[in-house]
Amino acid sequence: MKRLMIAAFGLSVLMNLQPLSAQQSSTKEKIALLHGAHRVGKRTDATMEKWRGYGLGQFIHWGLYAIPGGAWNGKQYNGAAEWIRSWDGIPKSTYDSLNYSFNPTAFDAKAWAKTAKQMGARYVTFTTKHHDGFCLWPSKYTKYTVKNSPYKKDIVKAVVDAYDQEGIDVILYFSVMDWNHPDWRYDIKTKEDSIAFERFKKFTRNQLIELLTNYPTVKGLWFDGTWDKSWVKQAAFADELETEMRRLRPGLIIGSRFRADENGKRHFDSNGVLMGDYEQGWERKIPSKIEDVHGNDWDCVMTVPENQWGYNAAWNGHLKTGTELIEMTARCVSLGGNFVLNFGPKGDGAIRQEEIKLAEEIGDWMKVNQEAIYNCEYAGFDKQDWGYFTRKTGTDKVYMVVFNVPLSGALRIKTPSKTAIKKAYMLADAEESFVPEEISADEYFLHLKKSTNSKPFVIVLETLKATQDNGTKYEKAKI
Ligand code: FHN
Repeated sequence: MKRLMIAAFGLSVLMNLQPLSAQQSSTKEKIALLHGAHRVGKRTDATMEKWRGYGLGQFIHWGLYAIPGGAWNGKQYNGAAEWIRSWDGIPKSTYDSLNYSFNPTAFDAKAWAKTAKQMGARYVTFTTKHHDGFCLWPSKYTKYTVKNSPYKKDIVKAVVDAYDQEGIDVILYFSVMDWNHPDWRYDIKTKEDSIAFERFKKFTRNQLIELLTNYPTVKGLWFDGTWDKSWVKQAAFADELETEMRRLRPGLIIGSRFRADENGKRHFDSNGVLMGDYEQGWERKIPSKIEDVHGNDWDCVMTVPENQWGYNAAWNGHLKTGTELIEMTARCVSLGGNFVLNFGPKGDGAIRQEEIKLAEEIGDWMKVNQEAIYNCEYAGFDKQDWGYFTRKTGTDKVYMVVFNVPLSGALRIKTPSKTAIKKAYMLADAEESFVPEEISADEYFLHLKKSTNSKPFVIVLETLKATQDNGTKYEKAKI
């Protein structure tokens, strides 16, 4: 079987027609791997095509940590609120007992899904279990679940049903690291560790199969807490488990955080090939240029403050504005990725007002401009200072998402060679059109009529293939 996989890998290297990543195309001899990437290049099936076209998503971090909300006995902790159990001075057993107070009376999955829909999110990633180990579904494999809280009901089911209802795809977040489980280890140093971790692996497998069985409509799993040595050493086990999960749910989407290869390489295997269906390393950062993503699928997950995922009552530091988040969305899509904005509902289950407001602001913009975000890809045009180009996937329709209008009111466009601009008009009002001024070879200005837009706006370029470029008209500088 493994030999087959190596052969299939070799064959896919030879046959793959997608642009290969910088690492992949290197002439370095390939290392034979038993537990490396299963594929070179992007997945081309319909589920993944849909994922690629989402554009905008929502992340939800919710669990017991939302109850203290970043403070313990009146003391505010600076780190990420969902990590509070691990901070010095927090008694672990007192934290673990928070399940006895988990009774989120304002929890309304339908209201969450409506907020996401209104924002324009096309998928949600929801924390079934974060590092503290508390399960928001009634897992058969541990007592540390919502079933043994005053709330009792299955929260994962409520979320999956509500988002399904709104037509928003669901991805389940799952932390492999589990602070509550007696068999979890950071590393395996002794025989006892090894015995305990074997039990933990079975537990993890059981929980994942349980999630996929209980919630068959989910589109993927979003793994976290996979960086510790104990898990990194489980290349064979994790590889088999991934295969088992994919067999159970064909089309399942799994990012690059799940497993390491036999040399301990994460995200990219020892040959530099992405492990998983998309790159999951873009957390709170966005690539600057197309080369940074090496031809892979990717998404960026982003917090509103610098680094708070779970509810923190005292957000501080810079809080991203609606316009900044819209710009991040456009930037991600312009580089072929999705943008996923995190929400951290309060302990009672309500979404905080600041997040509702941001969702409204983003949603208002998306209502007018979503065409430039959904089912779009990297446009192949040179980046310009006024904003971002996106392209309706596989078409000649290009969008200019404009954030910074130059004082001159002239927006520069450099087209790829042999590309003519057939039409240019405002997305919000096709009547407002532009006649591009050709200023040089494959270079144009679009002159804005008014420069008083207070919000980012979108201009549509309908392009067509020209038989020759216009370079011959212009004399090159003799330098
Ligand atoms: O430690 C977690 C963190 O709390 C949060 O869940 C983020 C989301 O991407 N993931 C981990 C850090 O990478």
